[in-house]
Amino acid sequence: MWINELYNNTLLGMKVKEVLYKKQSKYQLIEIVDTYDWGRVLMLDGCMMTSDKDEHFYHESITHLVMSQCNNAKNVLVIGGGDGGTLREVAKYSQVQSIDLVEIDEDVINACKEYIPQTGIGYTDPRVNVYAQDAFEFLKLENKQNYYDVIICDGSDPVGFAEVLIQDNFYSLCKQAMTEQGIFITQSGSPLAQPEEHELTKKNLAQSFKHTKTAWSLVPIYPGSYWSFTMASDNVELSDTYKNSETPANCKFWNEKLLPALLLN
Ligand code: SPD
Repeated sequence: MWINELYNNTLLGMKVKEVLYKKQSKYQLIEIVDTYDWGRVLMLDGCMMTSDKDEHFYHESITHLVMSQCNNAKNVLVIGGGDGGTLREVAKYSQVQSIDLVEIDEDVINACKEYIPQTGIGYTDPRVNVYAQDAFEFLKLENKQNYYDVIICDGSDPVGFAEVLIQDNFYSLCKQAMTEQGIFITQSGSPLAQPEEHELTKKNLAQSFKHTKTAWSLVPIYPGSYWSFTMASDNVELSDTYKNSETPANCKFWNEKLLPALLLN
């Protein structure tokens, strides 16, 4: 048996050892399989989300790029990120006091905790608070206004119910929930395989925030393999200067010297 992601006219397939979990949730088809070459793989609606073998490129990049621009991030919000990999990376900073995760699909959370321990371990940090709800509603909560030093949008591709994650009203709500020195980061697709989504994400962010900066990284199981992340802030100039007093331990890909090499424009 194989699992495949068909993206436009390109097919990526992996031979499956065992199907561990399969459920049509209220929002999407969730599949977790064990594969011969990539370890455990999470797919949502036929789209590859993480594999044990390459998830560190994605999770270390989305987290440490934005954390490199802060000098003291106390409160961090992860939007999406139900597999737990981003939580695991944020938890590497002792300066962080609370890590909120708002993920719309509770089934993704529970399945990843049970079947993908490599990323699901992120949920075990005592600073993590999980909110299985819609991010739009969560961001409007009174006690979350002007609160987050960092918001990490670890969502799916901006199609279907995730399309709203690149729209102006979503960015406005994120801005309201951020402190004055707050910084936002989102995955911004593949410049190679998804040039329209990539450019649109950057354009919308540039309309909503004063400063933006895109970085590249790699995620071999995603369309194009060449991936991107875009940071945005109103009051922090985003640059190749490493501003954080802490450097994260036990990274497989990220190190401080990568920062200037990954930043694009
Ligand atoms: N084409 C897949 C894009 C998925 C981005 N999010 C992945 C979630 C990993 N935590």
